[in-house]
Amino acid sequence: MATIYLLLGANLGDRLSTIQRAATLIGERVGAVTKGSSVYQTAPWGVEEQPAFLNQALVVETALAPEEVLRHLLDIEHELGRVRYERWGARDIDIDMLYYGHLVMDTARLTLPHPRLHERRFALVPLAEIAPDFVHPVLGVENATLLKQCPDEGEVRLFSE
Ligand code: PH2
Ligand code: MG
Ligand code: MG
Repeated sequence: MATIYLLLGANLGDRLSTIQRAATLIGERVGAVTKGSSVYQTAPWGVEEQPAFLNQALVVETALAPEEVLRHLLDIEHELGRVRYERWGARDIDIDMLYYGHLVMDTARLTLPHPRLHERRFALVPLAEIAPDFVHPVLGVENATLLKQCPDEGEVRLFSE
């Protein structure tokens, strides 16, 4: 079994209901969702001319290998209506694997930990809420410290608990 940390994001359609449906499908297919952060409304990062996102982090206990988790996440994105338009652009749903335990890997399909996690307040705020003491296996510091050190000033505010 492995403990994985996921980040859900949506900025098109009924954002909250899509995030909730994604969490339900993850629980059915990937493994038990043992923690969910509050839902945050976050300023778009990367491409700024797009609607605000909702983001939520989840902790999931899985028996699946990283590639299998990824396949399920992509299937769920597809089922919930995701169409890929442009990098960092608007989407109905995005499900990113931030950590797979302390595993470090880098293949064409999957890089763990997520390579831009530490640069993004929209990921670090929800993550530090549910796993402040988890240590990033490459950077060697806790999520709470990554958040304190993060220079990103993008707005992240509580949307629902
Ligand atoms: N995801 C991106 C690009 N920009 N900005 C916010 N606020 N939240 C996201 O989830 C997000 C983003 C690429 O996946
Ligand atoms: Mg993403
Ligand atoms: Mg993604």
